[in-house]
Amino acid sequence: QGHGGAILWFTGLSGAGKSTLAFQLEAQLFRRGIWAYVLDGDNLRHGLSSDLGFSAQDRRENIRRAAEAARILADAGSVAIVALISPFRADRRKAREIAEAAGIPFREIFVHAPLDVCRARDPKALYIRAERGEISEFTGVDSPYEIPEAAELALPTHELSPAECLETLTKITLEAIAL
Ligand code: GGZ
Repeated sequence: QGHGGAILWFTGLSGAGKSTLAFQLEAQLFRRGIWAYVLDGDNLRHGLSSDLGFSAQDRRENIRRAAEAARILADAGSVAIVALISPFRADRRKAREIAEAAGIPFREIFVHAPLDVCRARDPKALYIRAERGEISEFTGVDSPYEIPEAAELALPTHELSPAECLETLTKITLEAIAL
């Protein structure tokens, strides 16, 4: 009756909806008796990655650490839900390689909303601060986001309801852990 582990890798701009969907999916999986754990960028940066900033090099290291932590969780049989901007294709590819080398199913999920929608949501006023020059290397303002080419799923959060997103996410999770 047990289930295997998997890594669900959410990528997308700040404000696209990654964290919201990640925590809702975690709760939904728990209700089905499936172990799941969210590794969220904003949280990791307070602990595991507290020494890192937002240069391309630091993002790469942040993503590598999250991928290794997710691998450990998945090895222990959990569904690791990673929610990181992870703006560079090469870094996402590396995360996938870490999972696949360990025989762990990896699904890349592009949580997508156009930049103006993310900027309009701007829950922490980060876009405004970035545009004023108070934050540098902010993704979508003065640091690039490379659109995924290898994602298993794209969720346009400006077009789908949270419930619709969750239904698709639950389906892809059950398929990944072969339940
Ligand atoms: C991007 C930044 C930046 C800069 C602070 N660029 O939406 P949030 O606020 O709550 O979550 C974002 C988080 C991004 O960290 P990640 O670890 O996901 O990024 S990466 O995968 O690229 O390593 C954002 C906040 O940190 N934040 N400054 N300059 N996001």
